[in-house]
Formats: sequence, C-alpha cells, structure tokens
Amino acid sequence: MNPSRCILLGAPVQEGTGRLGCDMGPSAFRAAGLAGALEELGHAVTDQGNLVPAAARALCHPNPVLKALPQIAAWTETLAEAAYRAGAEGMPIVLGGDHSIAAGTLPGLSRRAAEAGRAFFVLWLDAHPDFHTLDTTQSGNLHGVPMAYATGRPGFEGVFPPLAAPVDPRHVCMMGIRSVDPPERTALAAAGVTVHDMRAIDESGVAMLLGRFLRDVAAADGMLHVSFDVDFLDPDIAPGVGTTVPGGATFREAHLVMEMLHDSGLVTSLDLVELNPFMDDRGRTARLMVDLVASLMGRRVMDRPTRSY
Ligand code: NNH
Ligand code: MN
Ligand code: MN
Ligand code: MN
Repeated sequence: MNPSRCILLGAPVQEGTGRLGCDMGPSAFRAAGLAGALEELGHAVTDQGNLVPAAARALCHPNPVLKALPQIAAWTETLAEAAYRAGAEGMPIVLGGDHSIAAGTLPGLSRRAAEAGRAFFVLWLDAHPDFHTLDTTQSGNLHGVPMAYATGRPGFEGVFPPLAAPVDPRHVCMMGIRSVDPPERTALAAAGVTVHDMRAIDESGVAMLLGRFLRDVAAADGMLHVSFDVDFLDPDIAPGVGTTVPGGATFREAHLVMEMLHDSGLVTSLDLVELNPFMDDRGRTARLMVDLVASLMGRRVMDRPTRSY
C-alpha cells in the first residue's frame, strides 16, 4: 500500500445500541493516538472532526421494539453523504460510534465504487452479522441491521434513504462470527454471504480464509471496505465494548488479518465501530484498536517481500 491520504470522520452515534457510551468512541480513538500512528507510517491525515446528524424526522414502523429509529435514519443519511464525499478525497476512516453507522458508510462507499466502475467488497469483522431487518430484530437495537439494509433486503423503504448501489451480498465476507439470531442465519445463507464463524477460523486459520477472499477482490479489481467491530476481538483483550461475546479473535489472529490486508494493497476504506470507552480498562481497547489499524496501514515487525494473494 502506498502512502495514503487518510480522512478521519468522527461519528459519535450511540443510539443504535441498548446502552450509552459509544458516543465517546471518536474521542478515545483520537486520545489513543490514531492520527499520529498513521503519520508515523508516512500517511497524510486529515481529521474532519465529528459529523453532526441531519435533523431527525418522525417515522413510524409496525415493529414496536425498534429504538431510536428517527435518530439512526438521520445519521444514515448524513454518513452516506460524508463517506461518499470522503471517498473522493482519500481513504475514509470512520470512527464510530456503534455499528449502525455502517448503514451510512456502506451505501455511500458502494455508490462511490459504482461511479468509478469498480466492484465493491466488504470484509465484516464482527461477532455478529448485523443482518436483521427492521421486522426481524428482537432487541430493536439498530446496530443489528446495517448489513441487511446495505445489501438491499426489503423492509427499509421509506425509513432509511433509498440505495444508489446496493452491496452485492456475494461480495461480503464475514469473519469472527459467533452470535447469530435464527432469522439472520436463514437470510445469510439465502443471500450468499460468505460467513466464516469462529469454528471455521479454528479449523482452517485466518490466513487461508482471508487469502481466498482477497484473491477474489484482487481478481475483480475491487475496492475493499473493512468494517471492524471491536467485538470481533476476544473480550479478554478488548473489554471496551458493550456486547462481550466469549471466544473471539486473538491478538495474533487479529494482527495477521491486518497484516494480510496491508500486504494485499486492496483496502480503500475502514469503519472502526462499537468501541465503548465507558466499558474500557484504562484505554486498553482503544490502544489495541489503534495498534491494529497501524498494522493494517503498514506497520510491520520485519521487512518481507510483498506478497500477492
Ligand atoms: N443480533 C443482536 C441484535 O440484533 C446483537 C447485535 N449486536 C452487535 N452487533 N453488537 O455487532 O440485537
Ligand atoms: Mn456489529
Ligand atoms: Mn458485534
Ligand atoms: Mn462478482
């Protein structure tokens, strides 16, 4: 990967989870030294500060459990536009905020790719697939729906903005998955999303699974967006998150994923989501996330020949 112009966009969204604290995520990434770590690697960094959501308008939906629908719909509109614009200026790195922000970033960036005539791929690093529709979610937490919306599953019409370029579910690879609700399981299989759950990682290792996906992206000359939910990581190393699911990616697996992504030279945008500084242990999770981003952006232990996947 050549030196990039990194565009940092803060998205202090917390209404998509059932708890408070993710609104402090952008500050924690900054306090943990994200911009400095990128600059040290030779990248130019422009921090555009925190976004402000569009005005929320009243929305009704028959599912009574949905939480903060007007607020998240407003953020979705703002984020889609901001990610689309930042995609023309450099490599957008969106600092969440909870994972509902991907309902904005994915459509904005896939629209940018479509206009460039490029295929758009997504690597989804998460304990959860976030593949609920507004009708199937039982928790009502809208961080559980962004992938369903971005891939054009029905039921979002008139609530979230229309999609200029829905993401092809066959261009989505999920890794780290270990908490799937029954309606999500059925829908993922029907849509053709590649899901590497923790068992697949245990059986095959991240290198084999990720290498296969990176080869597909490279063969299509695709743009690759990485959506990185903190709960991809094992809670023992990353406690600063609302939803701690045991059995997550280890320090070494996560670093290897990041190093392979760097070597591939394919990553064009990044979401960092679900960091909850209120739950963190003296900034440990924020600092680990910054270290992982540094590996993704070129920090390495030893020089080695560039590999192509
Ligand atoms: N699937 C659950 C729900 O919809 C959990 C989603 N929680 C997440 N997603 N943290 O990444 O509520
Ligand atoms: Mn998520
Ligand atoms: Mn998650
Ligand atoms: Mn294809």
